[in-house]
Amino acid sequence: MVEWTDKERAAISDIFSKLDYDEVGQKCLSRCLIVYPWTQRYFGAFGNLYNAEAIMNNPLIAKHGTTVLRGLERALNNMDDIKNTYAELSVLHSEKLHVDPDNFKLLSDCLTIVIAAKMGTTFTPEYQASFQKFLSVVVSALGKQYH
Ligand code: ZNH
Repeated sequence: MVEWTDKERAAISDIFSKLDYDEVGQKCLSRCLIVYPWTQRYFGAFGNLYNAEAIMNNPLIAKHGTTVLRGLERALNNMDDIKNTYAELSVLHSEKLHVDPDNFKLLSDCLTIVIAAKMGTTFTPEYQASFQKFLSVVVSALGKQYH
């Protein structure tokens, strides 16, 4: 089981409490689709992804960014059982959506970059370490049902 220190819990809660889900969700998902263009293959039904500007202005991408962050909130609310919390989502991504699990890491790195840019110096190295740990547990849980 993953252990969390009080400081790690406090840092992660603080980051989420300041998070604008719509803005950060849209920014991190579109960043992922732009810098790792192969991740676009899963969003064929989302309309125009023709170039960076189209991706950043695509309302379905924006909405899905919010959905992903709401999904992350479930991990925040179940810090001591992230693996089971994501069992169903992991099956969905593997068996139905066929998302390559390497992409979870790519998206989580984009999220860290967007949050770091927004929080500036308040995103201290300690915060960053706590948040990276949180995301790596999420990525591992989402990848659990792939076999
Ligand atoms: Zn995902 C979906 C979350 C990543 C792709 N997602 C989804 C959902 C959620 C999520 C919550 C919804 C579900 C239902 O409906 O039930 N994701 C998530 C998270 C993450 C993710 C948390 C991490 C962090 N995804 C991802 C990636 C990708 C994806 C990386 C690729 C690239 N998803 C997806 C898709 C879908 C989803 C495609 C479906 C959409 C629609 O709408 O159709």
